[in-house]
Amino acid sequence: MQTQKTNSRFSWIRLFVFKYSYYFCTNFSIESIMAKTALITGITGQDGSFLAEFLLEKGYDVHGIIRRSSSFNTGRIEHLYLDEWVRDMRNKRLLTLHYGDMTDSSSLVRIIQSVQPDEIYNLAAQSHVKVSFDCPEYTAEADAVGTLRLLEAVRILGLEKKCKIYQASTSELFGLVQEVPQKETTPFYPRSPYGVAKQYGFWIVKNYRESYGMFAVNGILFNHESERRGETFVTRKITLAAARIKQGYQDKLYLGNLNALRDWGYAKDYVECMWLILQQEKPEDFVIATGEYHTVRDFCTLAFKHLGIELRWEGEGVDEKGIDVATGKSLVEVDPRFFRPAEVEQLLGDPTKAKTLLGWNPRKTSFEDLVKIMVEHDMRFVKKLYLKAHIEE
Ligand code: NDP
Ligand code: GDR
Repeated sequence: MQTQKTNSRFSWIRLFVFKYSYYFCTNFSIESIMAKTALITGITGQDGSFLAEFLLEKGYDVHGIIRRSSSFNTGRIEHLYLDEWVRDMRNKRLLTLHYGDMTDSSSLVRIIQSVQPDEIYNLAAQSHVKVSFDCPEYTAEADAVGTLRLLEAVRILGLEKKCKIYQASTSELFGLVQEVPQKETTPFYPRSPYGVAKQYGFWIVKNYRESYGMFAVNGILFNHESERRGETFVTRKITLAAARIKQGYQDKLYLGNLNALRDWGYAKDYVECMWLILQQEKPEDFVIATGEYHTVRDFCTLAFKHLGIELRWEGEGVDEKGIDVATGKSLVEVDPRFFRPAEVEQLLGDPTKAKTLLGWNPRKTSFEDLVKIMVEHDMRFVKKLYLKAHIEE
């Protein structure tokens, strides 16, 4: 009789433990208790889209700022906010978008107040160097003063001790390079309104860190590309043109400075560094690069080669041409319209600090693999685009 009573008491306890551990596991998973909230400015851009994916996979509650535009600007992140899988993960959307703008302080204050982020990734910018010569004032507003607005919003809301801030700084700060390769201690010499605006961004972040003890840091990222790269940046312009030429939709590709040397990495690898930089004990600035550089001409040769087209380069300066060895046709030519009023001739980064302190592998995706990823993507992309156009005709 006694044993029967004890047994039934045990079963009640077992049931209680089972019920509440089940409730706890389904409603308060470790991820949800530990979940951090991140706010990404520039979430619709190349890096923003990869970073959003990366943080969602890490279990973050991700918020992004998008700006109003007359046509859709969410193409790179559509799969994230429409994806059932992402929505079902905690029975709610993990990606939340807010309308705002880096030129509008009130929107930044309102969004940060409602999101209460643990981490802010400031990726929003007018990011095209050539365009910054045409729109210098707007570039300064968005890239320089925009960064200040964001820092001030965090301070006004009293979040300076809770919220860590990542600033998208750039190798363009080195511009007319003062040493090769460039590292964290290399003096800056920006060569465009974009570079100058980003220099203000760099220093104001450092200044707020030193003045107010904020965890505000710069990632000085060298060029990073991908199948999501904007179509007017040189690498994507080349891979798209190569794919169109191969499929007979374009005759020729016109480029600017073929001699420019760039340290090109894969964007997907670089967003991991942004996160790693914010996970450090001490707020510090880092150079992120591969430590290898190539000319625009090299990128072109490799992209066409991947499609079975061998290019031979003939002539010099504005008369230089990339000739298809098999047909003798000129496929690549120089158009001075793509030259810049002041050029950054070469950039080569030294990623030693990132390798040592972040444990990051700068050569995860090789230059050859990067070109291959982009070319193969654009072959499919062009095929689909023109097929759709034919069907709609
Ligand atoms: P993109 O040009 O692809 O994306 C820029 C993002 O900023 C877009 O989401 C854009 O919105 C948004 N944006 C532009 N202006 C404003 C504004 N006034 N208010 C709010 N949002 C705005 O750039 P990347 O993804 O390539 O680069 C991300 C960041 O990293 C940028 O700050 C860039 O300067 C910097 N950087 C990039 C490097 C690279 O090689 N990619 C290297 C070093 C630094 P929309 O989609 O509506 O245009
Ligand atoms: P960049 O990238 O200026 O380095 O800025 P971009 O791809 O525009 O130019 C790289 C180099 O190629 C030369 N070039 C051409 N560039 C473009 N866009 N179009 C051309 O037809 C062409 N022909 C030659 C350029 O003169 C330049 O030397 C990128 C941006 O993502 C910035 O936001 C970021 O900060 C830096 O990289 C690091």
